[in-house]
Amino acid sequence: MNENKPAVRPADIVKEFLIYGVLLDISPMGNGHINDTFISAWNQGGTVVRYTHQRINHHVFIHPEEVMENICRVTSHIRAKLGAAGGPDIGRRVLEVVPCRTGKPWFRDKDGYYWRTYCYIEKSRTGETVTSAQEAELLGRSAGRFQKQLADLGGPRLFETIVNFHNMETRYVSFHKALEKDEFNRAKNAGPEIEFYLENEDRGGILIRSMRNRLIPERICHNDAKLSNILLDDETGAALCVIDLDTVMPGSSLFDLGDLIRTVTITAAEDEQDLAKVGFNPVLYRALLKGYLGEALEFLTSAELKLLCESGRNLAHIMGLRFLTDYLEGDHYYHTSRPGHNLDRTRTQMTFIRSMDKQWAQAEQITRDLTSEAAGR
Ligand code: GN1
Ligand code: MG
Repeated sequence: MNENKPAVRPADIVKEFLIYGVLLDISPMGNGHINDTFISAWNQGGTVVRYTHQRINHHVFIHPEEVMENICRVTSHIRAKLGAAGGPDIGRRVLEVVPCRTGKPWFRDKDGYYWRTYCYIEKSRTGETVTSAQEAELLGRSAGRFQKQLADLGGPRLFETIVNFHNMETRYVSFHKALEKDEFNRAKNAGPEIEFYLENEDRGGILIRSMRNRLIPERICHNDAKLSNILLDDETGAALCVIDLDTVMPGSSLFDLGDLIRTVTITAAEDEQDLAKVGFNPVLYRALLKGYLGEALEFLTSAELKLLCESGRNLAHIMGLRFLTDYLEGDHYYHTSRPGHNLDRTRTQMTFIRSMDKQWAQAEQITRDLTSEAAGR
C-alpha cells in the first residue's frame, strides 16, 4: 500500500508479545505485496531466538481478528495431526502463533494497526523461481498435503477473510470500472494488455461458474498458494510448510493448484521485465502435477480433475487482471517499487498464458497421462 506509515516503532510493538529475553535486533524482511514483515532476534539465556512479526494491512483484511481466528484454528489442527502421526520436526512444519500479553493472538497499536507474531522457522528459505523437476514435485506434494490436512477441520465454516477473493466475475466488474474511469490516464499505456483481458473474459469465468453451479466442491484452501509462500528446508530443499495463511478460507482446490502452476512452471519472476525470459515449462508442470496428485488424487472429483490444467491458466489470468486493475487505479493495492511495476506483473502473467496456450495440447496430454489412473471414476 502506498500510504503514510504510522509512527509506531516495531521495536516497541514486539515487546507486547509473550517473548522472553532481551531484544537484540529488529529489521524489515520479505517481499510481500500486502502486509509489512519484520524479523527480530532475542537473547534468551544466551541463545539467540528469532521471531517474525507482521503488521496486517487492514485496508485489505478488514477484520484482522477473524484472520487470526482462522489461522489459529488451522495451525492448531495441523499441529495436532502432525503430532498424532508422530512426525519429526513439528516446530518447522507448521507456523506457531505467539500470543500477546493479553492472551490474544494479535496486538492492536495506537494507530489501529493489528500485529501478529510467529516463531521464526530457522534454516529455511523461500524461492521466486524453480529450476529442477525434483523441486517442483516436492512443491506439488506439499500443496496436496496441505489440502488433505485441512479436509477434516471441524467446527464452523472458516471466516471469508476477503469476500469474492478468487471471483473472476467481480474482479472483472472492478476492472471495467477502473478502465471506464481511467483516473490516472494510464489506459493509453496498456492497450495490448487491456485487449487481452477483454478477449479472455468469458473463459476466465470457468472456475467461478463451476463453483457456483456446484460442479466442483467447496474446500478449505490457502488461496495464496504461490511458490514464495512455501517454506523450503535450506539444506535439503524439501517443502517444510505453507506460510502466509491470511487467506486460508473456503474456496476450491483448483485455486491452490492453479497458483502453484502459475508460479512454479513460469520460467521467470512474477515481475520480470524481459519478457523473452517468461514462459510455461511443461517439464516442471509434469513434475508439479505428479507431486500434487500423489497426495490429492484420492480426494479430487472427476470434475476437478478435468480442470487441473485450466486452473494454472485461470490463476495467472486473475492475477494479471488484478495487477492491471491496480495499475489503472494508481497502484493503491499492491506494494510497488518502481513506476509501471504492476504493468510489468500484468505482462508476465499474460506472456505466461500465451506460452501455455501454445503448448496447451502437450499440457493437457501430461494431465491426462497423470490422471489416467483415476479414469472411470
Ligand atoms: C498478494 O502479499 P502476498 O505477496 O503474499 C495477494 C495474492 C497474490 C499475490 C501475487 C491478499 O500476496 O492474492 O497472489 O500478491 N494477496 C492478497 O503475487 O491480495
Ligand atoms: Mg499473501
